[in-house]
Amino acid sequence: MSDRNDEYKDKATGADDNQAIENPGRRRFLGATATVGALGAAGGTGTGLLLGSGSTAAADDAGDAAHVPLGELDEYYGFWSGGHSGEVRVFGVPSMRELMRIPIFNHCSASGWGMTNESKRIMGDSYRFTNGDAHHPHVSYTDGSHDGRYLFINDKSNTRVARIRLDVFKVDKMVTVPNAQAIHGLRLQKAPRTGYVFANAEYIIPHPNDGRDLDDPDNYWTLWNAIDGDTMEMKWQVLVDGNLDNMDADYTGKYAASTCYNSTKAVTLAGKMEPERDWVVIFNIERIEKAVENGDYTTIGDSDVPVVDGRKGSAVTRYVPIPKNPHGLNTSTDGKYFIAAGKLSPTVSMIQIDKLDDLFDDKFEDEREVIAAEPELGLGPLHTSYDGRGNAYTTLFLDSQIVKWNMDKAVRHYNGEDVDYIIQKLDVHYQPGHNHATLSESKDADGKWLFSLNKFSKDRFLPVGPLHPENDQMIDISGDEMKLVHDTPTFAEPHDAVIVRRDQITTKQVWDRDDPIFADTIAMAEADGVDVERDNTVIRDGDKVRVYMTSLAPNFGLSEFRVKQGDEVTVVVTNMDSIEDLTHGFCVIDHGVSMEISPQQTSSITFTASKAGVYWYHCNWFCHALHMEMAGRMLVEPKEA
Ligand code: K7E
Ligand code: CUA
Repeated sequence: MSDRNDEYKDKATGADDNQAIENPGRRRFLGATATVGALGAAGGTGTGLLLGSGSTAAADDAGDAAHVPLGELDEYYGFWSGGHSGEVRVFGVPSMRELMRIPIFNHCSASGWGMTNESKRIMGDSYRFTNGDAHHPHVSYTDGSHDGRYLFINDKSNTRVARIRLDVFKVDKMVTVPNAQAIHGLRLQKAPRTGYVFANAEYIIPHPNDGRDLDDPDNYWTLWNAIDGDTMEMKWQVLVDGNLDNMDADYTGKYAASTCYNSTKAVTLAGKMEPERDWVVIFNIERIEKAVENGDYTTIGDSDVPVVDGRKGSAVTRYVPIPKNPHGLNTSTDGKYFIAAGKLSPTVSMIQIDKLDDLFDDKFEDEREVIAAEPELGLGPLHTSYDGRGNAYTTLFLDSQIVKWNMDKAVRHYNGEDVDYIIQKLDVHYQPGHNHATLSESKDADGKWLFSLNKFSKDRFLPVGPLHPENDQMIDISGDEMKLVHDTPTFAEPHDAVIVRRDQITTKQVWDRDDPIFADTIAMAEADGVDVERDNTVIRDGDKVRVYMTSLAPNFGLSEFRVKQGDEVTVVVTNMDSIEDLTHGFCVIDHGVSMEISPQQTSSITFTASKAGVYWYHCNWFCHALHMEMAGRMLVEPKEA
C-alpha cells in the first residue's frame, strides 16, 4: 500500500521465523481466516513488524515492578467487563489478583443477585433475563478526573445500562433503553461532571418496532441515547443513520463522537462491508439540549422520551466520512482528538476537536477538513489507549500486535513532513480487541501499565478443552520500549477495562443501616410492625408469609419457622454483626434460595413452599467456627385435604 509498510517489511526480515518458533501456524491461520474481506480494503499492507517485536525476553525487570509483595496493596483498581458472562471483575493492578466479581446482568449463586427482592427491584422486569453482555465499564468523572462515585456499564444483549455504586461495589440502578436494540458503545460525560451517560444502540430497527416495516430496512434507524447519571432515567434520544458502534466524549462537555458502520443500512454481511467509507458521527450536546428544550422532538410508540432527529443533514450532528467499518473511538487524554480505528482499513482517523465548532457552523466545504491525520498503523486497528506523554497505543486485531505511535508526529506526517510516527510494534498473544492503560480515560493518564485484552490464548495456558480462556496481557509502558510482563487468563470475555488509582475510590466495609438498596424491605417490615434489628417473627397475610429474622454469628434469630404448603414465603434476614468481613448467607435446601447478608445488611428473598416436610435452611458464607451449625428448620405443613 504505502512505502512506509514496505519499509517495515524490510526491517522485519526474519520475523516470520520468530513467529514460527513461538507460535506455530497460529498467526498465519488467524490472519488467513480473519482477513477475509479485510484484505481487499487493506490492499495487502504488510504486517509491519518493527524492532521490539515479540520482545518477551526483555521482560524481567519490568516483571519485578509488577510484583506486589504479600500483604501489600495494589496501586490501582482495575474494572474488567465480563462480556457475555454479564458481570464485572475487579482486579488489583499491577498484581492482577482478582479481588471481586460484581454480578450485573447475570444471576449469581453466591450473592443471590437476580434472586433477592432487592436485586429484582433494581433490575426491574428484566430480572427474568439471566444473561447479559457487558462490554464497556466506565468510572464517573468530575472535571475530567475519575471521582470514584459510580461505574457504568452497557448490556448489549438485553439493551440495558447499569450503574454500580463504588462505595459498596454493588449495582444500584438499571435501565432498559426504550426503542432501541443492543446497547454497545457507552461513555460518560467527562466535564464538568457525569452527568450524562451516553449509550449507543447498535442495531437499526423500525420505529416503533411493532411489526411494521419488517421488510423495509430503509425505514430502520438506530438511536444515540443519554441517561441521567444521577437518577438513571432516560433524558433524550437522537435518531441516526447507520449502526452505531463505539463512542467517546470530549473533555469540555460539548461534543461526543461515535463510530458508525453500515452507512448503507444493509442487512447482510456483504452489504455491510460494501462502502469504502463509513462515518464518525459527531453529536453537539448543546444543540440537542436546545432542541429538547424547544420541543423540537418526537416520541416513539408509548415511550415519552424525547427523540431528536439527528440523521444526516440535521443541525445536531455531523457525519465525518472515514474508512472503513470503523470500530473503537477513544478521546486522547490531552483532549485534542477523537481517534477512530478503521478496523477494515489499516488506518486510524484523528478528528481535531477544536475544529468542531467550525464544522457545526458549516465553515468547511468538506467534513473531512476536521481530520488532523490518518496514520497507517497495521492490519485490523480496533482500539486506542494513551500514556499521557503524547503517545497512543492501538490494538491490531489481525496482526496480533500493539502499535505504539506518536500523535504529534502522525499529524506532522499527514501535513507532509518526512517523520516516522511509529515507535514500536509488540506481538501479543493473540488477536487483541481493546487495550487499556492506567488512568487512560482521564486527563490523569500516567503511562505505567497497558493491558492488551486478547480474544485468543491458544497455546499460552494449560489446555482446558475446546473452550479456551482469553488472555489479558500486561505491558510495562513506563519506559521508551513496551515490555510484556504478565499473562492473565480470563473467562468469557473481557472487552474493555478501566483502571483508576486506589485513592480515587472509597469503600464502606460495613453497610449503613439506612442504605437505599434495602430501604424498601425495611419499609415493608415497618408496615408489618416489625423492627428488623430486633424482632424474630412470622407474619401471615393470607397465603403470603413473611419471616423476619436476625443473624449474629453463629445464630439465626429463628431456629425454626412454620408455613403451610403452597404459601408464598418471604424471608428477611438482617445481619446484626458489625465486624468487617463477617458475612452470613441464607440458603434453603431444595428451594433454589440463596443470598448474601453482609455486616449490617438486610436481604430478602421470596419463594414458594411447594412441598410439605422439613427443610433445613443454613448459612452458606463461612462466618464462624460453628458456621456449619448455623442452621434451622422450615416446617411445611401439608395442605389440608
Ligand atoms: Cu471492540 Cu464491544 Cu468495545 Cu469488544 S467492542 S473488542
Ligand atoms: Cu453465618 Cu456462616
